[in-house]
Amino acid sequence: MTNSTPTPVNFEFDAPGRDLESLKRSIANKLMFVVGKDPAAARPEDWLHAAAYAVRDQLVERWMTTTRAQYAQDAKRVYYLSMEFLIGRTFSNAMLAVGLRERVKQALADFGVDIDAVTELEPDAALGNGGLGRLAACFLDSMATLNIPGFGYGIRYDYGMFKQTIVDGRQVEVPDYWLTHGNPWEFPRPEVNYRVQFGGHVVKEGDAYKWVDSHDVQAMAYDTIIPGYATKATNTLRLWSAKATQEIDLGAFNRGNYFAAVETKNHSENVSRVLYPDDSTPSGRELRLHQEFFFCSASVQDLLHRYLRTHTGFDELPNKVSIHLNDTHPVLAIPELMRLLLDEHHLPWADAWRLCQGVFSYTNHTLMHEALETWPVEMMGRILPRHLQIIYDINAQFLAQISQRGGSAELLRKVSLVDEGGERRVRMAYLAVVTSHSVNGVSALHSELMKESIFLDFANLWPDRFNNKTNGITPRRWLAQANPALSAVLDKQVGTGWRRDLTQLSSLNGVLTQPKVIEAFQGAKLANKERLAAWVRANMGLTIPTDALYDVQVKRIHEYKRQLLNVLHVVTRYLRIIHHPGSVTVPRVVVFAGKAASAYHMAKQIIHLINNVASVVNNDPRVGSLLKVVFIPNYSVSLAERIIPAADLSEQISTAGTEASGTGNMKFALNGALTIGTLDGANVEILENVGADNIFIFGMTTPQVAATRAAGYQPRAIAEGNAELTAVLEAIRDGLFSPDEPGRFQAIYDLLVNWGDHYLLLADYAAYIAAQEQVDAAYQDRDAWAVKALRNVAAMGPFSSDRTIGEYADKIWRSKPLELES
Ligand code: 26V
Repeated sequence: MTNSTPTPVNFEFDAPGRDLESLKRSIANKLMFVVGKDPAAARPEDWLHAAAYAVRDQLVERWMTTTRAQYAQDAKRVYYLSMEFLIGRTFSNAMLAVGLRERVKQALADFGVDIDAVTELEPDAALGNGGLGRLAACFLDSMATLNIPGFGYGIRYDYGMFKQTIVDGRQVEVPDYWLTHGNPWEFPRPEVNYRVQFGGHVVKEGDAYKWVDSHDVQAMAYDTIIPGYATKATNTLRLWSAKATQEIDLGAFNRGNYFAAVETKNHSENVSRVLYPDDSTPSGRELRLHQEFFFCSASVQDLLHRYLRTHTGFDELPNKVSIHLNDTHPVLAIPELMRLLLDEHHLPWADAWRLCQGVFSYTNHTLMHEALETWPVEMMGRILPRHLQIIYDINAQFLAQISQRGGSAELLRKVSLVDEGGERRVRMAYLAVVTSHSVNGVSALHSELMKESIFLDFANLWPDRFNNKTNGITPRRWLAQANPALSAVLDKQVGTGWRRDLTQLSSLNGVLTQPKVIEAFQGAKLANKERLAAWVRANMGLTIPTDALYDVQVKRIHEYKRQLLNVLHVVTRYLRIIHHPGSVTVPRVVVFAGKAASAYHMAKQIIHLINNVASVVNNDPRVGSLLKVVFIPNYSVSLAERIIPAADLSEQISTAGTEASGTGNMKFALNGALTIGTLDGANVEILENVGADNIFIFGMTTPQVAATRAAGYQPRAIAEGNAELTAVLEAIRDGLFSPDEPGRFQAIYDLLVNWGDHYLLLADYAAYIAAQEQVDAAYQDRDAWAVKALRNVAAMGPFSSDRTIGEYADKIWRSKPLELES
């Protein structure tokens, strides 16, 4: 890469104007000169792109100002390494950040274009599976808003999260080629590219190691501007795309074998082809390892290159660079940084190791055994021979240190970075813990459990290394953008400052019992229900009432999240309505949405059951509008923005001890829904903040879950002791919801009753039904309900990702906000 030249003296450019006429002129120019369309021929997509380029222009100058300030202040930079960034759409977010939404709307309207219609055309950037990826996107937003010099590094997948369609009640996956119409938000940087090596072997030359005969892939950068809200600060999300090092095989080409000539190219470029959508199966694991190393290597090379532009030697590295590992997926950055320091920059081992410990920090996002990554030694040795050596060396030094401190052979076996029981495997989480100066969990409960379970031995060795950083969500996207109706109410009652300081919502507490505030809140909620109902009618052909309680569970489909428990309640309610008319008085719309990993059979069965229950319930004339069940296909960030603001009740019902934090729980509460939930993840902290009167907590605690399992869970006895539960289970088993195939859900029955499912659904059933009855009772008094909902909104200050990022910056990264003139 070349060094940049100084800005030429006469370099002048047109700072894009913010007034209506300038915006119109800019959009017209973009349509003509960038999109290349005659307005007479422009399709809505073309207008979207023209407007996006015009809005993007508003960010570019800030971007350059921020970058210059980073260099001028020699600021410490934070690099957030994540396999996933679930960004969603950018257009609305960018307009909001620069404060131009209303004016762009007017500008487009003057051209006869409806802003809402074109906004809906933007594809989601769905470069993530779920909570972990969305958290990364919220963190980017908060880092920029807090002026933290933060960079996201990840992979520019050609195909993001698959699109979910529902065919005959079943999930069918369709590829998500989100780049079909181009991506106006990214800047391709073909000049920023790095060689990433795979395979080959290691030779020793004197004291030095060389990695030779590798087959190489180029990583090419694509940059996206991340705007801060109401600040000049902007950050960069740099995503890597794989390019073949050699475009074509000239030999094969000259022999006339044109397909063979491009075969290697295709093979190399597969590395960034598709987001790995599965956290439950071993398939595709080798490609996954390639992906992980690919983006780690490119990112570490890039950040070292940036550091070395303005520093000599590496002494300052830990003062100028933080590398944060979002779960274990980027942990190969550790041996890669070691390799570069040792083999390319010839540092002594001890120095390189000290630098690594200074720069790396790690967040754990799950205690689920199957999600804890380990790599077979055989596979790693074949694909990353030098890294395996380095990991062995780290392990040898670590184990020697433990042994010196009197560690037993048993302890050494337990904490070793290599699992020797059966096929030898490298434990990536342990490598992260041994290296990082900070290891955090994502809610108070999860951080404690982490120390008692998966990292027990390490927490005993290094108690100070472990800490909690409870997750948060960005109020810009999850309130200002998603819920304009409620935002307007809040602006009137508490002012507009909550967008940058969410704790300001607490002043709602002083006014929320006033009838006009209650009424305004109810008006906003109704408008949001109407918006959702209109979408459901237009896209699914289903009519749902808007005067019902909206009971919503939207998240990945997983047994531990217990969508099935929700279904048991729905069926209970249905049977009560048809067998005991008059016993159910509160009308409900129960909304589900979420994707199942493509190879996760039980999760797909659950989707099938929900859809089958919906068909029967929705078409039963005895039910009328007392109960409607909706499975909204293809859950995504943009659908979440539409669904969550319409909810009255937020279902957060995982088995205690399994949901690390949850962030949906925070989004719902911020949008004025009450939670029905277990004492799991961040629900515990939501309870502490909103107070027990404003949340419906039920079910076993984490210790009770452990005790139930230890005592030998007896689901059959529970079922037999509860006639209503028995009827519900038998209805599912005997085909009430699958008359065309009565045995379809036998396996679900067996799971719950005969096999004793790991998540103990039946053990929490009675408590859940009782809590749902309390919900009904509370909803009868609509005004009292609104007050409870408003108390939730008022209490959400601590759940802003600005609070979370402030804590990471102070306590883990020790990074300071950039100073920028306002
Ligand atoms: C693991 C794997 C394994 C290989 C295939 C792809 C894949 C994708 C994701 C994962 C780990 C998922 C961990 C995760 O998403 N955890 C969630 O993190 C949220 C943010 O901290 C948290 O709120 C959720 O409770 C937690 O489940």
